[in-house]
Amino acid sequence: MTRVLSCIQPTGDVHLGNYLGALRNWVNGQHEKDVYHGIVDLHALTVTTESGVVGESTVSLAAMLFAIGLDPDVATIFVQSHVPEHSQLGWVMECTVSFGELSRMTQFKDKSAKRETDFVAAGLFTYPALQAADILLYDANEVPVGDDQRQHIEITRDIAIRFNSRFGETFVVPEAVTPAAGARVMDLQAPTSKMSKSADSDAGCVFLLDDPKAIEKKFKRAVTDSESEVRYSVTEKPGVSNLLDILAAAGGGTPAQLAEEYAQYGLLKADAASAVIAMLEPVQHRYRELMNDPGELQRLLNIGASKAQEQASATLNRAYEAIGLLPR
Ligand code: ATP
Ligand code: LTN
Repeated sequence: MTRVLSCIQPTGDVHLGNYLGALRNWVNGQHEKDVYHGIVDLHALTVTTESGVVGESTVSLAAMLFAIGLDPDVATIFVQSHVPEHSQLGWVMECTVSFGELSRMTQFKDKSAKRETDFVAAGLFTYPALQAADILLYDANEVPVGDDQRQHIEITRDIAIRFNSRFGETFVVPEAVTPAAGARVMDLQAPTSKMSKSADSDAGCVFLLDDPKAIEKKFKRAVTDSESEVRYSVTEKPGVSNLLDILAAAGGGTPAQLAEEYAQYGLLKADAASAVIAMLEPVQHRYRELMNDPGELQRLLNIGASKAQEQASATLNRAYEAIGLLPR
């Protein structure tokens, strides 16, 4: 069966863009393929300077992943730091990638430039080596990621091919796959930019844990345009089209069909809000249950850690053996 792996960092709260663009596909994919999903807390250390923060975000994200419907008996859901093989293979990867290759990563250039005079951790630079370990440890055939991550999958392939040619066939060479189209959610206040938790204000970003009142307010204030016709055209009417996309994604139907049912923006906004509220209601309910039951959450994560580690330790051993490190 095809093995799929994708991971998410525990930084900030999950929003509608993360859910409709990525996480919902994880849930749908779990019955079709053998899926592994990691909460990559070690990656978050590249920007962590305060005690307690990453752990708290990890718990919350884990509860959210189970609340949206990932089933620990079907999918392997694990926390990266619970599987020490990630760090161990990460070092091997650092020695299999060159300084020059890492220097060409656009994410490093962007992120380090943004931090300007701030502390730029060396981990921000070597991050793709750890990401390569995340992927190669699980013999993943497919890695579903957005465009921003394609370069990291490309470098992972290069690392795998180089290692295999140096030390013998060891790693599966993975492929990046682009998740189903139509799932790019735009900021409600700036509908030509993607919905993002790092926007200047939260007004255009709907978080999965927002209460119904907050969601209604964000949709009511959504930026549209000065016309009054409801029509689906992403280029000419980005705000209205985003609302139609969200309504379709949350409530069903196609954006173009839905456009014909509305004569005014107000009703469209109200219905989009209601559809999102209805979609999130059971998710929020399950999230709260899990957050109130830390023992159960821990149990679910332990199932994932055991399954993940079984696979990861076998691959790490294979890699050590291929290199010919002295066994103990
Ligand atoms: P930031 O908000 O800081 O830009 P982010 O919200 O993009 O971060 P990531 O952790 O980079 O969050 O992404 C997690 C997943 O969510 C990725 O697979 C990414 O492609 C997806 N994603 C993020 N924002 C959107 C969006 N607006 N529409 C669709 N998918 C999105
Ligand atoms: N770098 C990714 C998160 C990530 C990942 C992975 C994605 C870490 N390891 C392995 C896919 C496969 C990000 O920042 N979104």
